[in-house]
This record gives sequence, C-alpha cells and structure tokens, in this order.
Amino acid sequence: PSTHEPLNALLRRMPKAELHIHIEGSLEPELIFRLAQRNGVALKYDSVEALRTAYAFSDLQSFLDIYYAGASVLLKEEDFFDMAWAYFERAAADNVVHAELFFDPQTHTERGVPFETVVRGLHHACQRAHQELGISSRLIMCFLRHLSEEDAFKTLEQALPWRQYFVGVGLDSSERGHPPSKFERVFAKCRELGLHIVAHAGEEGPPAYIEEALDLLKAERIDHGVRCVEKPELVQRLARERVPLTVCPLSNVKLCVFKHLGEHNIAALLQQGLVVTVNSDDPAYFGGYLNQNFVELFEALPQLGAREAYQLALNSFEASFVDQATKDGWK
Ligand code: ES4
Ligand code: ZN
Repeated sequence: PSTHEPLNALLRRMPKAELHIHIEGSLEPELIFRLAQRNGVALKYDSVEALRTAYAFSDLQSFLDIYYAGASVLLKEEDFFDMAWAYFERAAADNVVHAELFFDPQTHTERGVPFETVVRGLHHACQRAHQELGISSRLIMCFLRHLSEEDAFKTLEQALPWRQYFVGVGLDSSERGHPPSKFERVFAKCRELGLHIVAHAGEEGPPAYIEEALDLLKAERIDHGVRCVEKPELVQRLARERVPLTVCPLSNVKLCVFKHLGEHNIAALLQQGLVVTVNSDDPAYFGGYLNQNFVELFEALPQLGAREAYQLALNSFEASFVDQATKDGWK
C-alpha cells in the first residue's frame, strides 16, 4: 500500500504527444462498415466480427494487405474527416495534447480519389480538434515505398498546391526490399521545400536501412528503429545525435517483431539514453490506442516506472515538430 498514485492512473492521466499514428490505421471495423454502406462499396467480409477476426497477422505484409483493403471505403472529404475526428476523440480520452498524423495519399489517389479530398477532410478534422478538444496537430505525408520513385515524385507534384497543409514527409509500407536509398532524390526535393523528414526503418528491415534513412534521406526521426540494437555503433550514434525513435509496442507484437511485450527492447533503449517515444501506429488493427500501449508495456516490463513514464512523455514533446516557442509554452 502506498500513498502514490497507481502507475496505470499516472500513465493514463499524463499529457503526451503522439508522433506515429497512420490515420488510415485508426479506421475501426464499425466505421469501415458504416462508410462502405454510405458509399456503396462492397467488402469481402459480411460482418464487423468477420472483419475483426481477419486481424491476425504474421508479419508486416499480411497486415498491409488488410489495411489497404480497409481504406478502400474512403471516398469523400467527409469520410476522411469522420475517420480523423474519431481518432481525435480517442486521443483526447488518452490525454494526447499534440498529435502528428501520417497519411498515405497514394492509397487513395491510386483509386481515383483526388489528393485534395484527402487533405481537406483531414485538415478540417485537425482544425476542429484544436477548437473543440484543445489538441494541436500536424499532418505528415507518407510515400509508399513499395511503389516507384516516379510515383513518389508524381505524388509530391500533386501535393505542392497543399504544401502549407503538412509539415513533413515520411516513408512507409513494405520495408524489406525497399531501402531508403530508393527515394534519395525525392527526399532531397522535399528538404528543398522545407519539409521535415521522417522514415520507417529498422522495423522489419536491417540496421543499414536506419543508417540510410539518416545519411541519405536526412531523417530527423526514425519510425520504429527497434532493430538498431543489432549494431551497437548505431545505438551509440542515435543516442549521441539525439535522433528520436517513434516506437510502437503493440504493433511490434502484432506484427511479430517481438514475441511478447516482455521481450520488447524499449526499456533497454531508454536506459541507453535514446530519445524513444511510445506510439500506437495503427490502433484499430493492433489492439489499442496510446494509453493501451503505455499500460500494457509498463505491465510487461518491470524496469519501467514513474520516472520512465515522465521521460517518455517528455521525449514525445521534444521530438515533435512544433516550433520552439510552442514547446516552451508546454513547459
Ligand atoms: C505501417 Cl506498422 C507499419 N509499417 C509500415 N508501414 C505502415 N503503414 C501503416 N502501418
Ligand atoms: Zn508506422
């Protein structure tokens, strides 16, 4: 017995920033079915339960196949708004005060949905989240790495009129066989445009992909990055250069990067001084939103206590892409 607040309550209550959430990965089965009906889109599953049952993944690709199928119900600006608004309501309940949302325009433009429809719907939800929930947010446009460099350049071209609607670019989708080097020239162009740079690396791919993301793309944050431990010099570099890693514990277990949360290396990385953060990745698919990630992680790893909780929250603010004046206002 103690007079201290239980750890779970502290984790849930503390203000935090979320920096690694694919907004298409927040699409809950119920909303998928509602949008399918509203838009007259046919689904391969005949109930919410049947769809949820299909959420058993063996690796990243087995997840991505279902994730892209789920996104096929998104057609109108209102659909993108509804999806992001549902996320913001969940985020508010988890005491997320700042969120940086990834979106995958190519998943939609490939199906004939205009870029403008996607960005307008998401932007509208971001504005309303600020007004009604007090959550600040930013959008980060991701390139799908399984598609070509040319496709990425075309997407960047389509995005140019909407440049002021997003603060950065990222790289996601199937990692193995699609190294960051494939997109070196696209990211050089993005840097000229003053965009922040992030990239998924070292989730399923080798440590060399993390190094390519840093050296070739000039990534300011690494999404996942947990395989850095296979190269001790890289771990030292990430600590020395204070490169944030946006780690997603429940995602890593669902996609079999770690067998159990108890085997996750985030506590070890934190202990070695890396700027790690906790994030939900694709919460509708991986078993929970941000607080669920925190609570299950801290239950599984006895090295994690109140001190580490505070450090992880602090890291999330330090690693965010808001301007320094806004960060100072948070302190
Ligand atoms: C993703 Cl977990 C993960 N990894 C790579 N790309 C993604 N897109 C959505 N979720
Ligand atoms: Zn991700």
